[in-house]
Amino acid sequence: MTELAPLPITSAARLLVLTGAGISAESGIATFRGSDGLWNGEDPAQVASRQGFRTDPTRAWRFYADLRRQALAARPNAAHRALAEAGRKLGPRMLLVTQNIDGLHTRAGSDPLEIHGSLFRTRCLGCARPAFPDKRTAIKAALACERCGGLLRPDVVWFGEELDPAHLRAIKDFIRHARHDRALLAFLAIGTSGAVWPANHFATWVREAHGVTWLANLEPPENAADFNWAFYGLATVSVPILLAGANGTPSLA
Ligand code: BJW
Ligand code: ZN
Repeated sequence: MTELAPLPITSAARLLVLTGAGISAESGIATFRGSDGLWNGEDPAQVASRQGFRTDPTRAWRFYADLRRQALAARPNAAHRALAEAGRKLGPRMLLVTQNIDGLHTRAGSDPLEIHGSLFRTRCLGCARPAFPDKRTAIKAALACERCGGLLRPDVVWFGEELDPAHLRAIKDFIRHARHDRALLAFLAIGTSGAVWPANHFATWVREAHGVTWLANLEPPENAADFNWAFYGLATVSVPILLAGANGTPSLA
């Protein structure tokens, strides 16, 4: 546990940020794991898997319609806003990656890599039409494609499914370029349990590239040992303070 103070982000630094469900908890969106979690009493392998979806697509669509309602009723909080502000100041020197599908970073003004997809896009299992924006919440039964009659699914990434290779490439390139430019590479993980591959390995990738790793979480995550510094508390309190130094002013001369 480290005392809360602005992170030393210099004008030459590259900042990679990873967020998880914990950052949206104070916006009123339930996290996945834990006693009040979305999956409390549910088997994640059933809820968030292609097999679970195929077994009962109507149940799955009702689950996601409910999540859409929750996300639409929620508003970005101070942590989402602080990241958007840091992104404006640091420009291409910051990369925001989120595991969240709730769209709150985008609504706060960021343009994140949504590595687990989006709750507000749908795609077809039956035809090659591209994923399309979809905010429908009045869903009583599994949705069928208007073009081919096939089963529609939310454009999210379930267990056992590959992440978009372009997203992984962008993250690895960001790390590689920082090393190549000899810039200070910093990684900040916010509100994530460190339970899910590959996001739970980003800290290792950064350390292999000689970067420093910071964590802002409520409780120690599964990969706590991969962080140089840890701040335990609410994201709406810690993140605005931690990012207060992200103004392009050199502070690590
Ligand atoms: C706060 C806070 C506050 C709270 N302030 N903090 C064996 C078999 C098959 C697969 C695997 C296997 N072993 C490993 C795998 C790979 C698998 C995996 O990692 N499984 C593990 C669970 C074991 N990963 C995958 O399958 C990934 N794909 C992949 O690897 O492809 C290659 C491959 C294919 C096949 C086999 C092997 C490899 C895909 C992962 C996709 C994850 N998808 C989900 C569902 C999205 C759609 C949906 O919502 O339904 O993404 S799972 C779920 O977990 C969701 C989240 O993005 C993700 C991470 O959750 P997160 O964000 O960490 O949330 P929580 O709730 O867990 O934690 C919240 C944290 O916040 C807590 O720590 C709190 O303390 C904190 N907190 N309030 C600050 N106010
Ligand atoms: Zn179709």
